[in-house]
Amino acid sequence: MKLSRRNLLRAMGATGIASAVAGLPASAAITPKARLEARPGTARLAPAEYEPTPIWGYDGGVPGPTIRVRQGERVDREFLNNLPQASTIHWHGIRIDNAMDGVPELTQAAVPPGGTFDYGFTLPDAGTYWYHPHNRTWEQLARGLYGALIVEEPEAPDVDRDEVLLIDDWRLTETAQIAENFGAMHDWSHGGRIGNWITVNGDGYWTSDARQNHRIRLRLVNPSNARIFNLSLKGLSGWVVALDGQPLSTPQPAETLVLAPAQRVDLIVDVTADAGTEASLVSHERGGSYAVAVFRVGKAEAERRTEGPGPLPANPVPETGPLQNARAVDLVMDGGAMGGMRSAVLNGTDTDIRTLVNQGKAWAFNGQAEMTDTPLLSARTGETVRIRMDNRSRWPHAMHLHGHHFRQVLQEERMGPLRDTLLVQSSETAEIAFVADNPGDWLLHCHMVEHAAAGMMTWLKVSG
Ligand SMILES: [Cu+2]
Repeated sequence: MKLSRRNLLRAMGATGIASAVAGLPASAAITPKARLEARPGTARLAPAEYEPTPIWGYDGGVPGPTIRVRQGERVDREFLNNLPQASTIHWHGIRIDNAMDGVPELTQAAVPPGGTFDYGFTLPDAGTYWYHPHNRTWEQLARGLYGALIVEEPEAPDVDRDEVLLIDDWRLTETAQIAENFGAMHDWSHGGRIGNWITVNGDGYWTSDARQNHRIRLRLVNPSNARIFNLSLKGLSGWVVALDGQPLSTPQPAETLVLAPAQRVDLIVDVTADAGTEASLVSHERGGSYAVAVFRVGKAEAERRTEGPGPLPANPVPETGPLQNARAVDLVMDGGAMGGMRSAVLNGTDTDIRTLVNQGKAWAFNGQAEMTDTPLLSARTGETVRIRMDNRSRWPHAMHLHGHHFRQVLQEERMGPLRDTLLVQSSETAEIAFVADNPGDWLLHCHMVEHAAAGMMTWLKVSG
C-alpha cells in the first residue's frame, strides 16, 4: 500500500478514524534536566502497518522534550551533539543573551559531532516558544529536530487543559522513510521543501479525549521547513490570545488561522461539539481539508463558561518611540522561480542567476545572495529601528528577527501585534519597528529554511 494521506483518509473513512488511533501523552511536561542530546532515533509518524521512521530528534524523539519553565526562570542545558553533522540550538522567539542564540559563525561555533555546548539563559517573556537547530536547518529540521519551550505566566489563565500542538510537514517516501533529497534546487528556488505527511506532536493521527464545555488552551507551533498552514476550528470556539508567544492586548475571535513556518498561535477555546462527536483542528489545503488534531468529546461535567478570557498579562517588551526619529533601512527581497532577478552578489562579485543556482543560491536581500561582512543596519542599544521589507519575488516569505519582537507598522502608523516572525506576501511591502534593546549580532532571515540557505539571510548589529 502506498503512503498517501488521501488513500489513508479513504481507508479511515471506512473504519472510523477513532478506532484506528492510539492516544499519545505527547505533550506531557518533563522534569527539567541538565542535558539535551541530539541523536538519531525512530518515530511512529505513519500508521502501525509501516516500519517506524528513522528520524533525528532531541533525546532521540520527535518532538523533543517539552521544556516548561515559569517566566523569569532559567533554562540550563548541556547540548550534546550525537548527530553525524555539526549542529547548534536556536531558542526561537526568546529575547536571549546573544551568546546563547545558537547561530553558527555569528554567535558561536557549530558544535561538531560528539561535542557539547552549555546553553543557559533566563526567560524574560511568558508564552509559547520552540527550539531547533540553526546549522543545515533545511536538513536537520526536516529530520525531526525540534521541541517546544513553554514559559508559563505567573498566574495561569482559567482553562481546564493546556495542550502544545507542534504541527509539522514531512516529506516521506512510500515506505514512510524521510525523503533524502534535502538539497533539491527546485525546492530551494520555489516554495521550499513542502512535504506530503502532516503530524501533530509526531503523530499522523493525533487524537485526545475532551469533554463538552471544557476550556482548552491550544498552543499551535509550526516547525515545518516551509509549509504555511491555513487552519480553522470545528466543534471548538474561542479566541486568539497570543501570537509568537506575545499576548494580544485584546483576545480576538479565532476564525481562520494562518500559521507560517516558525510562527505560533495561542488559542483559548471552548469545546462546543456534542458529546459522542469529534471536535478538531482542520487544515485547509489546495487538495482539500482534513483534521490534523481530533478531540473525542465526552459528556459535559460543567456548564460552558459565559465569559471570554481576558488578555494574558503583557510581557516586558519595550514600546517604540516616535517612528519619525527611528533608524530606518529598506530590505528588498528578490529572486526565486518566476521572478525578475537576473543577478546578485555572491563571493563579493555580481553573479548571473544561472551561476547563482549552480552555487545553491536563488534569492537575494538588497542584491546580496549571501551573508555580508557588514550588517544590514547598526543600532545603538535603545534606539528604535524600522525595516521596510519589500517582497519583489513571486513567493511569500516568513521573516524572522532574532533576539527581539517587533510590531508591523500599519496604515496611519497604527501598530500591529508583537511578533517575531511575519509572513510577507508576494508583491507586499511590510514595515516592522522595534526597540533594539538587546546588544549583539542578530539574524534577520526567511524561515522557509531553504530560502534562508539560498540567500535570504542578513544581520543587524546592536551595540551598547
Ligand atoms: Cu522565503
